[in-house]
Amino acid sequence: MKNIKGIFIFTSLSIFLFTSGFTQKPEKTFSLKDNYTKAELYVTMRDGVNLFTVLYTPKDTSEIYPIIMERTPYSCAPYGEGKFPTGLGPNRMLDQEKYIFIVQDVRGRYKSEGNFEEMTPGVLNKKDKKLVDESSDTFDTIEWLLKNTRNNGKVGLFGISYPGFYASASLPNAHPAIKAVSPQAPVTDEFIGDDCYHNGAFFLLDNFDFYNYFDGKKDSNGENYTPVFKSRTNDAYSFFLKMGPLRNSNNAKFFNNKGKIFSEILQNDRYNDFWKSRNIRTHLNNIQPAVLVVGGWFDAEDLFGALQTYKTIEKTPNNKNQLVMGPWTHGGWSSSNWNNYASYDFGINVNEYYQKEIETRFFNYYLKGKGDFNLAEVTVFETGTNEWKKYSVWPPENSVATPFYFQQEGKLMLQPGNTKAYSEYISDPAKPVPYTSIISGRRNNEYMAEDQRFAAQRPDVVVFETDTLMEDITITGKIIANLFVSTSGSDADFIVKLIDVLPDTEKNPATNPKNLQMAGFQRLVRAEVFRGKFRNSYEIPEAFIPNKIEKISFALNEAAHTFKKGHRVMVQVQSSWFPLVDRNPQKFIRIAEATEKDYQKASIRIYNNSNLVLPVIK
Ligand code: PG9
Repeated sequence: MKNIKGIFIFTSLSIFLFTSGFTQKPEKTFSLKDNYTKAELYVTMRDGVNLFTVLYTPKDTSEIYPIIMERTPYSCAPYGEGKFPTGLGPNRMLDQEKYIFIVQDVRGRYKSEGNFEEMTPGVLNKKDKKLVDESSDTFDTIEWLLKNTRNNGKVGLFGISYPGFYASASLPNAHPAIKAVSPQAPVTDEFIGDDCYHNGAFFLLDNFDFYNYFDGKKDSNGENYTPVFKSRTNDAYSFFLKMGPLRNSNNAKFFNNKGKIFSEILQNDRYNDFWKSRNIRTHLNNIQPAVLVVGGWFDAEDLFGALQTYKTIEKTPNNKNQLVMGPWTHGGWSSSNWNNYASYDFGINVNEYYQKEIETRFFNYYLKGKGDFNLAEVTVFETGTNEWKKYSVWPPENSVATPFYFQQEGKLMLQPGNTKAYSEYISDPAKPVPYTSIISGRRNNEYMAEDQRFAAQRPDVVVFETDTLMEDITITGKIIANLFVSTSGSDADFIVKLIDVLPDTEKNPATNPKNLQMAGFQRLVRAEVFRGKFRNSYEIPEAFIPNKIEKISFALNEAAHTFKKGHRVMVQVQSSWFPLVDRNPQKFIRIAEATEKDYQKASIRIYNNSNLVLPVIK
């Protein structure tokens, strides 16, 4: 992973390289070069476009092997037939199992011909035989591979994040040779919950980073991209505050109107056909291959995508669809070790179990008929107890939607409060609430479990908290916020954070390089933002009438977490989360057009009967 301190580097690529198999250290005893033959070639699609494809074929010809393919916008590097990456498949065990591993540059990226489109819209009805999408490109590649390699006729696909989207895209009208697909943190719906927007709120930090890379200029040999602009900072908060209104992202110093995808994302600021056509969930019907969806509870990019992909495929009768959710960041499951994250110490290498007992078995069983695959329908790592749990349905049947009500004096209770009372704060776009306490140019990947005391201390964050728990509370499933709010402005964001407050007696870890202060630690469990103007529709935004009470309901994704006896459950509400999310001007306006003077302070009220509905296991 390139890690240039203080420079906005292209995390989509570097995160991919870091999290995919390609940077894992191979077993010293196993040499890919000694065991595989590499070939680079072009495969022609039905419309005549040639896609650059790399084949790694086992040298041992004593058996006939299945194919495992990854399609990627992040390159098939290293290019050159004598050059090998440090890993081939989704984990290093699978490399040693011997498969024909295929990597392909998707349409328009790196050495492939054609045009790249963000999340290529799927074509539902390909009456015109030359109409293409990612499903047809996968189909055509498989046709070619089946005819031109010595294989057993079975194909598997995998991919993390953007490549996870391409794995999902292999499923609609799947080629009959596809037997096993693992979409891992698959990008799924970029307006509602993945990457670009969450509930209509623009993910500023990531969009800058991702599209500076994706919109970059391809070098003549197709092996590298030059980013749209060079931008250096150690402090993203002040960098983006100085940038000013979102419209300045197209100033000469930044995208300068040269970011094609960035501009599309900026301008499509509601759930219109641009986003609907990119929502692959609408194509995930009648799915026949076995599917293993994998996601991370601390994935800052595509947590939504993993959960929603599983849920959508479940609608196919008699599906072979299974879900694994672990305590991972984006793609964390692909590194060789995962013993801790932020202030969590899992006490085991979570990845050893996942890679050996789940991922390797999945492909071996469906592609080679080797061993068995008795994995539960849903396998989730429960944080708090730090244990793997297995369920036959998701969410589990014994999880009961339980509202925790916001009450006076910052209390969080199981009974509703006085409906007339409220908590109030001034939200000032000139001083937005930071999403992290860490000063960094890049996204702090630990923010999803960070101590929230830095936020609780601010006057523009309201806090509600239970008494000390007399027994454990386990939540497993969907979390819903129901807010009754008003604002003196005509638009507002609402960020709701669910927090596990550790007791004042909690000890610091024996080795404490991060200097964590665990007594009273406010550990973030789940958080989400909602852009208020979409409260009635993502398609047609609506202004708030100043000071009129409105209801806003939204999901905070899902979680599997135990609040231990002696802990407390806390909820925080705030109206900015900067620069993870851009600032809401708090005036009803197309934000990409707002000028400095449109950004205004607002007085926000959170009424007492608001609540957070938690899936409590009974
Ligand atoms: N989640 C990533 C992404 C999605 C869309 C654009 C750019 C990046 C990824 O890591 O692939």
